[in-house]
Amino acid sequence: MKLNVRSWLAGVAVASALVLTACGGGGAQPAAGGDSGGASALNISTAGEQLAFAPANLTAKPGDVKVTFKNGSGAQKHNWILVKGGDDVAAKVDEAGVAAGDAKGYIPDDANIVAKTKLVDGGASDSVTAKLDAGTYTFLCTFPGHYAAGMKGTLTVK
Ligand SMILES: [Cu+2]
Repeated sequence: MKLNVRSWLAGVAVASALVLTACGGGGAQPAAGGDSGGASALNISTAGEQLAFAPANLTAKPGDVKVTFKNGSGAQKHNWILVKGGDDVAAKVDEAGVAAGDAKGYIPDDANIVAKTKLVDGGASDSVTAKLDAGTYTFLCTFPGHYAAGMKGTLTVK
């Protein structure tokens, strides 16, 4: 009788240990599997407080591309807008973005935009996933004055 109670208690202890182990393993999964789902993942930030992206050049393979933009500035807001084409297209989108105003996060309704984050607060992040064909894309921040200051870069998909 006494022996039976002991083995029952031992069984409970083993079961609890298994549950705890399973929970610990499960908690580690999201960080390890963050790039799952088939989309290639790109990370971009700002060059600290500078009006510049870091890195300024990105490459990806055609297909679904997930871009996570982390605003590395303390307080300055930025967005990450991807357009198909070069500076000629980016300049037009920038102009339309400034005209769209703060209420729209300086993001215009523009057919040249293929991906965009929201206007991101300093220290915050936003992600966007887009299906991209091979080609050369330009990304920019449309917050007034930032594109002109050089807040832009190139994404090459090949
Ligand atoms: Cu900006």
